[in-house]
Amino acid sequence: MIYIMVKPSRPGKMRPLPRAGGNNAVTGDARIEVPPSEDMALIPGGTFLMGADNAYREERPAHRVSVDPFWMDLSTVTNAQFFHFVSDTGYVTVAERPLDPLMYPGAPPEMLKPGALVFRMTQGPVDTSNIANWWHWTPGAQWRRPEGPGSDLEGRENHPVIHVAYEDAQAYAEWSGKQLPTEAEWEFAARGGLEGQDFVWGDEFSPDGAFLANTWQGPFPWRNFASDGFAGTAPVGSYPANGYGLFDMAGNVWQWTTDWWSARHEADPEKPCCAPRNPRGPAMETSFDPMQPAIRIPRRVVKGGSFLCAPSYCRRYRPAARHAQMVDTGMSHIGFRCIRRATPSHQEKE
Ligand SMILES: [Ca+2]
Repeated sequence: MIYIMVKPSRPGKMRPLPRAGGNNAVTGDARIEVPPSEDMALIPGGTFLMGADNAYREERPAHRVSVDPFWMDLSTVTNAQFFHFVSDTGYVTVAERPLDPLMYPGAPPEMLKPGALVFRMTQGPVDTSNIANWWHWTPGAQWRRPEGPGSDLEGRENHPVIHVAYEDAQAYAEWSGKQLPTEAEWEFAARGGLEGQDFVWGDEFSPDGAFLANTWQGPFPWRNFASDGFAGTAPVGSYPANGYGLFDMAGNVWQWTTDWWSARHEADPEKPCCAPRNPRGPAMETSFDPMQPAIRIPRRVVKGGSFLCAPSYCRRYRPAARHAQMVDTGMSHIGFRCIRRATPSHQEKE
């Protein structure tokens, strides 16, 4: 049973925001200093270095991008907030609906039952090139039953909602009068005003031995020391906020963005004046998985890494990190948060 502990924000009157200024410039406009709701922070907008050249190939090249100001949820959407949404609308998530056999040629019938991919720790070391060693299609798994039948959300009211497909996140965003962020918006916000640093708090992963995000310590996927306090998801806000006051922009759960996946970023334009402003990513056609040509499920970019990211396997608890996620699949480590844009030219078209 879920107990409502957090009162979700509801649609309210939008305050006008100014246009993007210079490099990470806060405009000083008094009208934007009062947030549309108390659980959102102003992200001032500006030009920043997106991506990284010192890590995974898909993060390259680092390049300059501008984004307009917007508001962002302080935390990822919680189970309690999602419960409120479902109670209000009767919404049924993708993980609760049967799968269309035409979209999954050759899939056995048991794979077409409603469900989601559930992470299970292995008994010992396994081949880490095969994610099927720890991801298991679990009929009956969904946001209310994160580990499948018999599991529930008792004690996890303030944990991030998981097993949400892209359209579930989008439906929640529309209900709450908000939008989902682009990859550029998400990354700008995650960096918290720091330029080109590895982590959302600086260049050192664990300054003075402190854990600043919920990741994985120990050999993945068979031993989790949970030195950071949590083996699974953590309640939102369990670690310090970044420079913009946002919690969990690294680790805990991956977060949906609206951009279709591309294998790498666009390079800087020849003229430094012309950094892309409010980019929205490539066309959908670029996003299909070339390793699974029979599966025509497009993929969007998720950001932030999760409690399953271990340095030995997936060092993706960094703002530049990105991952391709099929839009229809709920997983144990994917959630989302919303934003609000203000200027008409900045409104999303998805
Ligand atoms: Ca952890």
